[in-house]
Amino acid sequence: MGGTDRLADYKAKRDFDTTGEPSGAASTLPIGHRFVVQRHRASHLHYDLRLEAAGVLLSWAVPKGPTLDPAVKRLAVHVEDHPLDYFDFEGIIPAGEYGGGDVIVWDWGTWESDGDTDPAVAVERGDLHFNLDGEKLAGRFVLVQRGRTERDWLLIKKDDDAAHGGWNPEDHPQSVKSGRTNDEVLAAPAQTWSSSASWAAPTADELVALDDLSGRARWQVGEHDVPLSGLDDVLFPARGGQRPLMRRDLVRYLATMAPAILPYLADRAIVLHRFPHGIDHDGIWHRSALRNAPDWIRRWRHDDAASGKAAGALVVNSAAALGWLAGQGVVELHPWLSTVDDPQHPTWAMVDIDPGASTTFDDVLVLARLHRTALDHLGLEARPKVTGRRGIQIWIPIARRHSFEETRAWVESLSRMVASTVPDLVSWEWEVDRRKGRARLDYTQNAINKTLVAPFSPRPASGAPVSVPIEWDELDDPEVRPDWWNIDTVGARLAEHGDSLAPLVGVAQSLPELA
Ligand SMILES: [Mn+2]
Repeated sequence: MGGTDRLADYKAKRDFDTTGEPSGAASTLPIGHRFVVQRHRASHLHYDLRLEAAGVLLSWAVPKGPTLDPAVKRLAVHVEDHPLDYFDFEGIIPAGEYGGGDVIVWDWGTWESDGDTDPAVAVERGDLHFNLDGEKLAGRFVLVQRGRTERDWLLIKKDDDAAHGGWNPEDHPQSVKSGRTNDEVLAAPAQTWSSSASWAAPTADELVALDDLSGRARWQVGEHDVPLSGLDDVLFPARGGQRPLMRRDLVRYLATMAPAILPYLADRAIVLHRFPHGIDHDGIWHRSALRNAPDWIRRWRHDDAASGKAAGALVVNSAAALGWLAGQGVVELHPWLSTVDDPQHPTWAMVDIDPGASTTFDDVLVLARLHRTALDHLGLEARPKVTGRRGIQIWIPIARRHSFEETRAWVESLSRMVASTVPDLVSWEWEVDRRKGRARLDYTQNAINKTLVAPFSPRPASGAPVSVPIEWDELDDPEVRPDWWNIDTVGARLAEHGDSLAPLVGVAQSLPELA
């Protein structure tokens, strides 16, 4: 995946866009010794104290919150260890999920166990003495198992220089990550958490098990049982010297690529392009869920009077779900540009450079470079993505405050400015035969019912080419072709170069006025 330094930069930028008060402090905390306190309004308000140890977050839920007052003992309910990716989570846990409600990063910093005790041993013993160095909490604390039940502990501030009589956490309601309160995060969440989401790829053992399957079979991936059949059917005929690719190749590819693909699919309705009999036969578009989809794949019902449709779409949040879709012959994944919790506000604006019959790839590159110059000039982060067919798209991450009407109009203005410098290359005609073979800059894709192919989605062409985000300077690489990578080769590309688009996921940019 992309460089972590860049990610930190972009996170800082996102916070700035949302709050005007960037912190970015989490990125400077030494991994391994971090602590976080999240203020979590679920069915009951509580503060989650989490201490990083041995690759997990040791966690206690403190109903009244931690305090610097040494005279106060606070109940702290010991809960299950949490994954590290919870560390700086701030946003919404959807209603219906465990812990549904809103969460802010109330405090963070570093911690150490007193006297170098192994935290695991101390927790086992029910008596953990430690120091905190946070933005609100500091000094020595003790967590001690109270004994009524195993889960009930007490959190006590020791009397030291950081102690402060009468100190109340509710008097300090702002996030140290964004400067925002729970109410403000609830009004404009930057992230949505799904506790059922596991973006992990299948394990090596699970992939061996897939190789051994034949006929009608069930493949165990994580906690899910994936029904599969016809694994040796050819879906993609051979291209060049390559072997033909079978259904099992597609299952393996999509499941294995879960960590790279899911950032673009999670919490979005997806439109599926399915080729159950292989890509030499007509494909079928599915805007709504496949009827036989397992119960553990989330459905989302969009009741939009304007579209006249109220269909349940699939929302894909796991490697198992990707594997199941591949098993159904789903070749292309087209996510919505908005997420299901706020469908009217896209998180991406898109430029779609759609080549005409006489457009060369060099022409496409010229148009992409001109957009790059324009976006650079506007101070906007964006990345190009080769489509796996003939074109290039440009993905621009945006704050969830623009309507589709706004993004569509904005992209149209941008593309018309660009096209005015190369009028011979671009047509604005709707009908293909009136474009005289010229390219179209398709701003109309910025609509609630339109989608563009996901990064790392295969395309229905021989050899199974894949749509891949690239760096801007790769537009100058004479080797680059829009269908350069396929499902056999993109893994090596990802391992070597990372995903140039990944650091832009969730970056909340405002679209500036175009003069
Ligand atoms: Mn909680």
